[in-house]
Amino acid sequence: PRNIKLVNPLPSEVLDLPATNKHHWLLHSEPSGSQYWSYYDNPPREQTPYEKYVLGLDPGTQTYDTPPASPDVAIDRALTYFAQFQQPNGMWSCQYGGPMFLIPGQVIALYATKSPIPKEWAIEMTRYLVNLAHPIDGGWGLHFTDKSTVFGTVLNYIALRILGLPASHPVMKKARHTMAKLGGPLKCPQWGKFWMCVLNVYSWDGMDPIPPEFWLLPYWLPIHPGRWWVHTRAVYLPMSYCYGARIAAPVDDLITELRTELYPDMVYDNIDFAKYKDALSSVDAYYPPTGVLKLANKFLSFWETYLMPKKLKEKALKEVKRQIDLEDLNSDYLDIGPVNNVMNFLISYYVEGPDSVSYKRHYERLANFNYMTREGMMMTGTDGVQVWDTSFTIQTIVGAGLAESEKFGPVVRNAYNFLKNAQFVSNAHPDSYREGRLGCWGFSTRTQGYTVSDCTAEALKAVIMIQSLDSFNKSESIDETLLNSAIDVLLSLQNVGRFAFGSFASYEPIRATPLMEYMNSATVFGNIMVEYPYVECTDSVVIGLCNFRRVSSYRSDEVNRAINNACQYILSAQRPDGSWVGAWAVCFTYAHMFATEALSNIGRTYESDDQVRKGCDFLVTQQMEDGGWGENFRACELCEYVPTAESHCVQTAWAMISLLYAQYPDKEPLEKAAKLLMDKQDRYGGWPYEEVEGVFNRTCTIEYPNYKFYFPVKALSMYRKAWL
Ligand code: LAN
Repeated sequence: PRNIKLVNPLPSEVLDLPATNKHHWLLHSEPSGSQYWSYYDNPPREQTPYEKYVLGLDPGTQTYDTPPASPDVAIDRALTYFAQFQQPNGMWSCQYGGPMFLIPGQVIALYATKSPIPKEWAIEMTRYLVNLAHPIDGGWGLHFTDKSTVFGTVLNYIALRILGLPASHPVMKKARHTMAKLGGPLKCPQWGKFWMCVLNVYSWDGMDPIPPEFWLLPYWLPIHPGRWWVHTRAVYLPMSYCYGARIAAPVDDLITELRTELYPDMVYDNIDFAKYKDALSSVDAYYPPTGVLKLANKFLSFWETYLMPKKLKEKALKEVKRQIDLEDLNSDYLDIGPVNNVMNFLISYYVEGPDSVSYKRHYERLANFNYMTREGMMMTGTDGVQVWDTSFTIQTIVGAGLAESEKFGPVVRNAYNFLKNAQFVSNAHPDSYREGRLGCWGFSTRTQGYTVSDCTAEALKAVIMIQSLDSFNKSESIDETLLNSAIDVLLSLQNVGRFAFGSFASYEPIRATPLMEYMNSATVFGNIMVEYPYVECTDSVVIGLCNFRRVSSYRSDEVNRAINNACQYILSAQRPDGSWVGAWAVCFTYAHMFATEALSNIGRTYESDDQVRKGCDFLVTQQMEDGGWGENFRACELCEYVPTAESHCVQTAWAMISLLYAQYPDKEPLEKAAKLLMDKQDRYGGWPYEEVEGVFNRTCTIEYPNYKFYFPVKALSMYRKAWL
């Protein structure tokens, strides 16, 4: 397996590529949670332990020579270490990497808008991409543990050229070879072709239609983009603008060179791009285009060429731009994520120009996605994991009974303040196809502003845990109406349709049929067109609501009904072998952890409930020789349990937490697992990076580096409470 984190020395060091001085990078975090790294010739302060840690330097914190003698000691060491990583604003920061299609988007957008690329970014992004190239064939994949694909290789090749690596560099030669072997840029999936069109190294004539006119359809039609999954909607919105307006950078020397490097056997001007509309390499085809999509594309191409009135197109572009502006305004130009962030930036330049407020604010916002690490500068999958990580950390410390201790009390209070600052205090603009957000939380920051069902629920649980502490000063409570508003939104997010009754999706209730998946044209992801019922999200909402009803009787009948219906869904989602499949991390152990916690909240445990028992039995049969659990990410693609050769701390912790919530009656498997976690604790009090923890859209891995701090602590503290 590829495990970039353990490569030493890094390929960029072997190749002697330029690097910046790691000691000169500082991380800034604002009260809302927004964060960015800056490089200083003369740093104005010392680096914090976290900055040093994430840059691969010695954090300078205490070390221990012997393994912990008890769970108590392990917990204290881990929390002492992790507490020093807390940011001044109360949150934890996170190197949230994995997707390998983000940097190229930003770099191409910067180039196409003639915007300056800070020199330190260029040096460090180059290092990152070189360090993450496939060790054997020198290509790149969809994500950092993937095989090489056309999508990854073409885009990252282009990015490196823009960043300044010459075509004659050995890294580039090797990449070109792999690119050609995989089928070359003509076989790139849609999202790659899109960026090539913007850079003018592929023609819009070779693109299947991405019609902006979709936005003019009546909303009652199931294909209206307002009904798609938020991320898909947010990405296809600016994509359709660029397609409709045929935005393409003016040809210059670099573009001319790229045109020959990308198509070594062809003359660029002679390529009949229209012939390559649906050319696709098989390595990129997780979800190949369906017959329905192909037919729709034929029809749309015909319509566009012969039938569409020009006026209609203008009207559509106007509406699309209006929606883009609303997205920018709802999030102060941050946008939902790193993909549409750079697309909206590009459009601000082409439509409003480099002197506009929109362009300038967008340019500043790019930094919120760029993250410095040991391997170089990467882009994060969101603008961070602030709310999510902070919620679980609070839950862990309070759950361990340490929230009122002298050592961790202040940490928890500061974290609570962060959650207060990250709670949404306004709704999004009513025209922007958004759900309510007042009182809710997102995954990252208040600025980003997208309610996520489970993020709201987990933050709610954390807040309630703190507000229920004896020592809590009631005058600091969150305003009751604001918390109630979060409940209103949560209740409104529950799915009512027959297909997923009682469940919760990620950001919104399901707004259109899963048949829409036939129109998925990205090919590299599965399940992206609409919202789906997610068992983890449903579990978290049950957990959040159960915590809420212990302290409040607000809308109690509806809350009870929502909990019951959600639990029915959770039980119905269990497979005959007792397992639950996860969607947002790897994979079964993750889903089990949330499911058993949810069910334990309504009194269903190993002794009292057949289904919980079956679930535990399934997990226990997966326990490995050494007492741990280990699942490979392939499990997410295949929806089958795929064990790894060695166990991993994070999954071991998840499985332990499941068994402990279920009150599993036998101590032995838990004792073995606890011992393993204690043995694996490192000399600083943390746990090693072993394998990528997270996933999205079935195919793309993404890391959650903080999972390996708080989940082992949570597992050990629950174990201690139950058995010692
Ligand atoms: C995330 C990260 C968090 C995740 C959980 C909260 C864990 C989950 O329970 C609900 C879904 C959510 C919020 C989620 C959705 C998809 C995201 C935003 C991501 C996996 C992080 C990155 C990903 C985003 C789509 C990446 C950009 C790529 C595109 C295909 C647009």
